Amino acid sequence: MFKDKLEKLKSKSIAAIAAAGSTQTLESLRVNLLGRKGELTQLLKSIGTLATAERPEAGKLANETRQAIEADLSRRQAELSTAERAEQLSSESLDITLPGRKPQVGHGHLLTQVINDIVRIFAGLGYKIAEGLEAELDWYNFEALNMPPDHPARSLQDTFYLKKNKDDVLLRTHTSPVQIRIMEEQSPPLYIICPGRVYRRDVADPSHSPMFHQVEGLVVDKGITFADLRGTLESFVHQMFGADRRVRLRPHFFAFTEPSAEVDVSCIVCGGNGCRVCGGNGWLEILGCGMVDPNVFNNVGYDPETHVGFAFGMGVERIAMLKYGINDIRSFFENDIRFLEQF
Ligand code: 2NM
Repeated sequence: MFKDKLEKLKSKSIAAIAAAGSTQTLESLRVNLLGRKGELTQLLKSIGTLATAERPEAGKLANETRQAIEADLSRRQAELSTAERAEQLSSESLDITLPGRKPQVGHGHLLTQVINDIVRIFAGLGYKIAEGLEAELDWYNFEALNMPPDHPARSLQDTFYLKKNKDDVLLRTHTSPVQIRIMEEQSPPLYIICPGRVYRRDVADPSHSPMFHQVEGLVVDKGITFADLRGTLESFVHQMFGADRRVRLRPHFFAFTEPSAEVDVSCIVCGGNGCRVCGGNGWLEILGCGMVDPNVFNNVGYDPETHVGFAFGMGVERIAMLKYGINDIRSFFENDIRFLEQF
């Protein structure tokens, strides 16, 4: 009777072990057979209820069965874990022959590139780079530049006032205040180029932005003439737009220079024949310039009798738009990667 049960359990176990498809099922099978409440364990416990004479024989058989099952379990365990390891290795392997993923490499914003191009050209002419403050005092942005309160030129450069009642702190409308501060601190000769962000109270449209970038230059030395100004600007234009461009100066007014001029370059698209970009007249306006007004020198403590100088200023966005054929200034600031990545 006991022997029958043992035989049955043994063949049932051997079959179940053979059928187990994973080490996980095998483990629960082991617990169900050999665990504290397992079927074989229960059968072993029942030996105590047998007649005394039958016990040694039953005990011997039960141990043999137990050993046989244990041996079978560990053989199957080895078999299954080898297979599982092989499966894992083949499914998780890396195919090192696949092409790699290209890392996205960024680059400087187009305006940064153009500012660097401009600054590099003037560095090549011996200019030093100067930077200053974006929040300025009324004195440095307007008054020292020959624009007293109520001067009509101020209305062209309305700006954002940060502390109207306390020291008149405002956002600078040009980088000229950098040059005023440098002149206050240093003596001539002076050859400086001033790149930076500027602000004006303008509504954004294809050619206006309340924030844009300027590069302004200033030269103060002895014996500087209007011809030096023209030659400097021609050198700049040839390096920036090409050696075959022509330069034209038209009389203009700026409060801080006298005489003053606006500077045109022969159209970089049609070369001067007239096209849509230049409005048919063959010229594109690219910057403003002039000989520094004696009043400005007086304001910074320079003697206008011994020193002369010229200054010029350009909008970086305008230069970049002309050079790269961009028709809306807002494109620079929308941060659409499809626009930015082209340059
Ligand atoms: C321009 C045009 C003409 C200019 C003048 C000065 C300073 F500080 F020396 F007086 N800085 N920049 C100047 C002159 C700027 O931009 C269109």
